[in-house]
Amino acid sequence: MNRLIVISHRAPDPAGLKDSGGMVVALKNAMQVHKGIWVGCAPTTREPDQPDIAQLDFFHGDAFDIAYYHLSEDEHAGFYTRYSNSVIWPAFHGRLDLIDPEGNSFATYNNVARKIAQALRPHIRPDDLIWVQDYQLIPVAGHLRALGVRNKMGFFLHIPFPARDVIMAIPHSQIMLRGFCDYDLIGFQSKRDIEKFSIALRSLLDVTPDSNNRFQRGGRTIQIGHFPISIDVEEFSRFAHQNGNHCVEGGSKGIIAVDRLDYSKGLLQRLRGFRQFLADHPEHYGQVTLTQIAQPTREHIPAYRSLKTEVEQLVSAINGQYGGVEWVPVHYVNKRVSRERVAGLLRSGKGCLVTPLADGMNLVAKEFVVAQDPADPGVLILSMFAGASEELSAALLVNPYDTGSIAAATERAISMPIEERRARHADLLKAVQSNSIGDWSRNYLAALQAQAITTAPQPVEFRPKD
Ligand code: ADQ
Repeated sequence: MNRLIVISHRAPDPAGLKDSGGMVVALKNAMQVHKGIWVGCAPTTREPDQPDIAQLDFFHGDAFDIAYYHLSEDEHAGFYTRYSNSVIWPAFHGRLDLIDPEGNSFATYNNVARKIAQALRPHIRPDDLIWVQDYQLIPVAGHLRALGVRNKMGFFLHIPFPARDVIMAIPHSQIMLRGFCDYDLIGFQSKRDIEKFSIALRSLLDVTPDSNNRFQRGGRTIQIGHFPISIDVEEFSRFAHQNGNHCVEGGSKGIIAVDRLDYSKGLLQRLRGFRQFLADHPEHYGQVTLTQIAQPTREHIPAYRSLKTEVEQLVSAINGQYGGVEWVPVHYVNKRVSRERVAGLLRSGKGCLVTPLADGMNLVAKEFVVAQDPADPGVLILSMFAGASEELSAALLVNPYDTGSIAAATERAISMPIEERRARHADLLKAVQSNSIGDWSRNYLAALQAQAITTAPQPVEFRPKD
């Protein structure tokens, strides 16, 4: 079996002490099977006496090694805060208004990728499979190719791919789009993303993928594929059973929502939808509570700080208008909660609002399905703009921008007859169980393995420029 080199911005904690996010859990399974090296960013920025990115800091493990690259504060600001999270993230989630293209952040973004490639080069063996994760690291393959690496290289985009005009509006987007073409396999979460990527290729690089989603570029055949990410179904189901006593507020008619506090997750629109539901249904006063768990995230970025304030104001306004001495309609928790506790909370929700405005997949939707008691399941209300909606079509699909749609679905969820709840849940569970987390990495790596090895060198004009 080929060794695997995974490069992702977030890497696991070598001591295994920190709770890992969904992507880390997903990749850990693949690393344990293939062995190899997992390259990721050190959790803190570099002190003057620490190695710079040119040198990787290795932690040798039983199954695989972890190699950290250390960013300086300036690199972290330009590469991560600026270009990754204040240009690519908002743009790819359709929020061009939140783009912050100031300064030379693209140059820093590209330089960090080049330095990671240079640091990694001596550790690559000819048969290694290289798998780069997500929008922070798109140019890595181009820099590895420029250093003569001919290994099979794959890329997976965890977030949605945007419409063509949005791509055109991103500073340096042509170079970025060419950066995708330095891989042998480009993986997306949904079929919708493949369509949008193909349109961008056609109109911006004059490349047309064939009916099998393959195209030629720089003397290589590049495959585009759809690999919906998932969760560890068995583990999450066990957590939910063991923690089912962590009830949501509102007892039997509790609605639950769990997100990072990110503008892409549609919290404001969801809260307005819930307010509309309360306005339309006074018969539920005192009975139906929305528990919103919102994990703080990227708090140093102004858009996230403003969102936090707006959410707090809206929660307060709803509770002030509709709440009373004995009942508060929105129970808002601005904290990270352990995975075990999230599982228990999801299990006790009679409805779950997963209403992102744009989302690559959204794992909470899958977690909610797995956490339910099949004999008395809750109802999933899911945004049509979450990648998960392609697999989870038995959910109540809503337009997250339409407060009326969210309000009506909430009412439908809490009054849905048990037969319909069971039937919908059975379909949803089947969909999640048929594609567990192991399937995601296995399918992806099998497709990467099936790609022909790169023989021709990359023409210079396709490489990301410094
Ligand atoms: P995220 O944007 O982080 O991931 P998501 O897929 O929902 O979004 O995963 C979030 C994970 O964090 C879930 O496992 C959830 O349970 C957990 N979580 C959320 N809020 C929490 C809280 N308050 N406390 C504890 N845990 C919490 C990105 C993309 C997604 C894509 C994933 C994986 O944006 O579209 O599904 O990567 O590819």
